[in-house]
Amino acid sequence: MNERVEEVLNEQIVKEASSSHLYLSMASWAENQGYNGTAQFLYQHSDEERFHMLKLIKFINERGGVAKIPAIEKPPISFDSMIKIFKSLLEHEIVVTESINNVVDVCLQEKDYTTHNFIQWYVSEQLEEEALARTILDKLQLIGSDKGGLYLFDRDMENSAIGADTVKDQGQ
Ligand code: OFO
Repeated sequence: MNERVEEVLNEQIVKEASSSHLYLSMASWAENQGYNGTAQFLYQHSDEERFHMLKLIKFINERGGVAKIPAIEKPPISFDSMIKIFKSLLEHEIVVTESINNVVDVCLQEKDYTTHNFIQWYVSEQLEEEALARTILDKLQLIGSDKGGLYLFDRDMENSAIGADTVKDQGQ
């Protein structure tokens, strides 16, 4: 496998693992605050990021490279408010998108069209994740500190997490 491509893919493993860890910490905080629907959504999101990491590990190894399992920095334990969680989640996703774009750049520079093709899945995934984070943030900005609104928001998050689980169970 091309060395530069292997290096940026390994850097991407760190980003996916850190995302998974950060969302796990957010989920745990939300659960402790009584926002069980949001917690469920974030636990699921954390699992998805772990899957993104695994997909990279397998791809690197299958192509003759060596995937490096990284040490992960400790994420924050406390997040102050729901709005802060989703602001930080969106900022984090924007950084990840930049990093995916960098992988695309390196693939083109190194003429590694197979990896370029593989990484397109992540390009679409980032688009979806950023759009979802923005939608959630818009809702939270409308709700402000209204407790009833936050209660309904959390219930919506629970329904969307259950919906996503059902789709997964059906193998879609
Ligand atoms: Fe891995 O999709 Fe977001 O970070």
